[in-house]
Amino acid sequence: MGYMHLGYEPRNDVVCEFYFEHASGVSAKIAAENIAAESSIGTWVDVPGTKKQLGAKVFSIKNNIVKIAYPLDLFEPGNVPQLLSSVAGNVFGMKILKNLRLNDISFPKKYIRSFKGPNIGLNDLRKMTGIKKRPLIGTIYKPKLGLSPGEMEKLAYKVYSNGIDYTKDDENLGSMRFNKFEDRVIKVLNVVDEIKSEQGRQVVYAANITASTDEMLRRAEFVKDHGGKCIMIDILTAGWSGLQTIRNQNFKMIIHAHRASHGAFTHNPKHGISMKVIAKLSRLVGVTGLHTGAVVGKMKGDEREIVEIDNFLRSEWYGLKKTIPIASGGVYPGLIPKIIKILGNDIIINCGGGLWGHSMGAEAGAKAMRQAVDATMEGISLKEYAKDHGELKLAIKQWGC
Ligand code: CAP
Ligand code: MG
Repeated sequence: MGYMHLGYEPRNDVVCEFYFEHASGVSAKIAAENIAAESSIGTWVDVPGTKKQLGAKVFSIKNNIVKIAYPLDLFEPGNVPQLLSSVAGNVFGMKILKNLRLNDISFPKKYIRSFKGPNIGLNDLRKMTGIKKRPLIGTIYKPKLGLSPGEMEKLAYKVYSNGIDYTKDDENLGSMRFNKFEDRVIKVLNVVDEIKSEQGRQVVYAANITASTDEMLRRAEFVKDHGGKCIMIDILTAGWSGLQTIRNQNFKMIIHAHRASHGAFTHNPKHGISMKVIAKLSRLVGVTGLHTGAVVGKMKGDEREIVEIDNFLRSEWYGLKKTIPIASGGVYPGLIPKIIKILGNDIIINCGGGLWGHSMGAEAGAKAMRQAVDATMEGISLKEYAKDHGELKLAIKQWGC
């Protein structure tokens, strides 16, 4: 087939690292060549007119890991769907493979530069909110569905006025009979303005615009027209095309990227696509914040991988702005020191049930979250700090630390 180039040294190539298990009766080499063929220019048999110079090159096979270099000409600049249709398309369904997982991908500078990256990056978010060092503290309106816009408006005031920097719709909140999108955006943004005038704090509301792309465009415009500074997209259920379309409008708004449904293909270590790949594509396209896991919360996620992904999102990458990791899922005040110790300060810590479920209510839940972050930033243990911070004391009594 001519895709085997062991020892080739990639230069200006897109490079993919796959974990693979070949089907019985097939050698690893044949399986690897078929991955390279199917994800670049070939099929199961050689056909006339094939331009071999465009073919992918298998350059390393070791212990179920195959590394493949792809000529840059195979990829349309600035087009994530086309990239994934190549390197994460048919290859996942081939009989010749028992399992296949795209573990990592790297891009040459020219390809990276064909994307916009974040419009509002980590540093812009800190400047906008005036929060220079500590993690931003966020919450998700709970219950996730059922609240009316009027109820959300009241809850927004309760939590923002007691120290929460950032609130978001839950991932499955759209525009329903009980909660129309426009109605809640107007009401919650009114509270954002109230906090600005009462406390001089610029707080953030992430309105979930996830819908068809044309509808997302309309909703994003609506948020912008009403003074909003942030939109949320469930990037995997909305899709890369939808995300790119919204990013490419150059709205000067935060893009909060929720990763609902990633577990369908990131969780299995032998088959699917890693969260590291999702994170690289998300930053390329240009999200401001990306859910990457809290390590110690309720959601699955390997500490080493989450730390690696968070460090990548905050690293220097060919001049692209930084993306802030969002640590969320089963978080409560007692977990704050561990989360900051593992993931650092440059994060948004999101807490839903661990705030709204506080025995003394939402205001106390918000205060307890802020107290836990303040204590940690001052290097004081939560137990010590709780001695004269009652809300934190009750949260520790309720959920531990
Ligand atoms: C958290 C959450 C988030 C998860 C997503 C939820 O609520 O709102 O969607 O954090 O997981 O619906 O579960 P709680 P991840 O704080 O009440 O758990 O951040 O890992 O993508
Ligand atoms: Mg949620």
